[in-house]
Amino acid sequence: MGERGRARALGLWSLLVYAFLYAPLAVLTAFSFNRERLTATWRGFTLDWYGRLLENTQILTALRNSLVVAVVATAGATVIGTAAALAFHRHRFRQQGTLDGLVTLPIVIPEIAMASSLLLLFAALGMRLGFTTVVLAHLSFAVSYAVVLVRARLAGFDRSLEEAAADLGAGPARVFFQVTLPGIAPGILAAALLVFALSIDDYVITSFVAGVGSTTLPLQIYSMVRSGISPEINAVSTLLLVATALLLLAAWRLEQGGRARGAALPAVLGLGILGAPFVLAGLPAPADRVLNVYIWSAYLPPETVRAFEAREGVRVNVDLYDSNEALLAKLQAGTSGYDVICPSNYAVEILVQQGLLRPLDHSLLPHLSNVDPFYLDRDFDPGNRYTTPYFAGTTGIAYRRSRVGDVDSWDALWDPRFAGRVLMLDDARETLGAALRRLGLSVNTVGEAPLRRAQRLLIEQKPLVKAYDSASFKDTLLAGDVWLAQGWSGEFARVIDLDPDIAYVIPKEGSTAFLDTLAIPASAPHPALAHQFLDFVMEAEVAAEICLAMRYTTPNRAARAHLPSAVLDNPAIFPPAETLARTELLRDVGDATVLYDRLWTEVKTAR
Ligand code: SPD
Repeated sequence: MGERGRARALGLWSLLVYAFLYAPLAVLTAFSFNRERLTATWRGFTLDWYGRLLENTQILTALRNSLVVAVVATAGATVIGTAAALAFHRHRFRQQGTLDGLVTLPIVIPEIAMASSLLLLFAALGMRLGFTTVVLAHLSFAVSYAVVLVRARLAGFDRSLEEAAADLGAGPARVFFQVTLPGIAPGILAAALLVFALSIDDYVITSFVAGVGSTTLPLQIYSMVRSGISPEINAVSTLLLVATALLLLAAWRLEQGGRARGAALPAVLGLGILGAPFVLAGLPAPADRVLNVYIWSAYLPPETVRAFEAREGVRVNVDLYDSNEALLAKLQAGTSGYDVICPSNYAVEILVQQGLLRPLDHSLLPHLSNVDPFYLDRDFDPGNRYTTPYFAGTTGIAYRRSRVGDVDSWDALWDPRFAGRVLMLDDARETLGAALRRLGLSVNTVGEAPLRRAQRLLIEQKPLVKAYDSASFKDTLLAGDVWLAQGWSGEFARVIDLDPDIAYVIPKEGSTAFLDTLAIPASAPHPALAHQFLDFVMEAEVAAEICLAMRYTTPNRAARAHLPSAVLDNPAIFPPAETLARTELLRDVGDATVLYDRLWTEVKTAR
């Protein structure tokens, strides 16, 4: 190949590399301008989704929280980082190498390790998760970046200027403010911009240490994604992407020794994009009374939240989770700040044993009488002392008929013909439960030997599995990325409505059923308002609206009069007795819980 050919091939190769790196971002940006809401098909240009952001108080509140955290973390990290950089530059400490390594270590420590260690530390100190813990966490990773950037600038700084100023009679403070600081200012500014961009962008660490009311923009985006990708998410992600790219560009220009003017434009644009929504829409009004709800994703329609807010004149913060274990971990870590939670029946048993639930005041729950007695006074909560029934449902398999034919057994999820087209829930009890039923055993088995056999089945299945996912299993199936998915009935009932090729079955070997409840944590800051919420969602019309939107089984008998026959006759939502007879409620397995978790972790980490 000649010189020219080689140059062309290299050019093409670089193009491919850049396309690989940036194609997803280009698609995201393009679809933020797509007129169509539901599909990834281009239907024409619109700015509507950007306009909608200005009406979305949850996004605006999250953006405001992100900015507050980023400003405080940036100020703190820049001051601390600059002071540390000056100290390292001017003095030789004993063990200098070790100290250098230690100060930069947080840059390379895996984020997840940093996140869990911070959470542990805050729990040990008895600190309530919220703004303070988020800011402290951001400071803990940001200081290292500031030290590195300011030190780089100091390395090129000519100290003879300081000596000259001192010789001319300037005191140490004057030398610092009039000579040193202007000299290293580009480095400090670069550090500030980088820290600001990292803070605005951080998800992993923030998700561990945020509490109620401190949801930042990345957490909000992720929580919205769990109810399906929408064009609003594409729009807000695009803004975040452009803003951080501009801030990083400004930081890079300063760091390269460029003049401040070259960095000013991207910095101002980046900050402007983040601040513009507040100029256009104003700051979200602070509410006097706030209710903090922690609930399963795809369980509480935004309209219900808005109706409660309007009726009571309060603001409701909603945070989402996708496993009982996530809920238990949050409550067991200490004062969670949540007022209302949604544990499944077996998690209720654990929470009651640990004294983490507040006894309910039934005189504040007049609409409890709307609930079907079948769902009341169950053995996991006799007399409904702690919980009200919210939703029931089943775990089963949804599948694409055109791809896999008819399915009636868990065997289909182990069929090598469907390699790479199978999705399983990311849930220890559910996956081991499916394997146990396939072996003809109870989903509440506690013996180590049978559990190990179930684990072997899951490991054997692993090469066929495209994803373990409890958050967006319905979207992955709907998009056609998998053909068979283990998942929960209500979300599958929703996709069946959108795509008649999809069907849902409770396998003939049997499966799990669940009864999810609403409860008030013992540490809830607003128990009276929490009771009002519990009662509100048991009103017949409200319960019907929730069932219609989310498609899980409502235990509310009075609500049924408000539901269309298409819902009442849908076997995925209200299964016939003979189907239900094949299901088993998950129970608290006591000490075997740890074994379930260990076996499931081993499955996920097995090669
Ligand atoms: N996305 C909501 C799913 C609700 C599932 N609830 C209970 C599961 C019990 N394993």
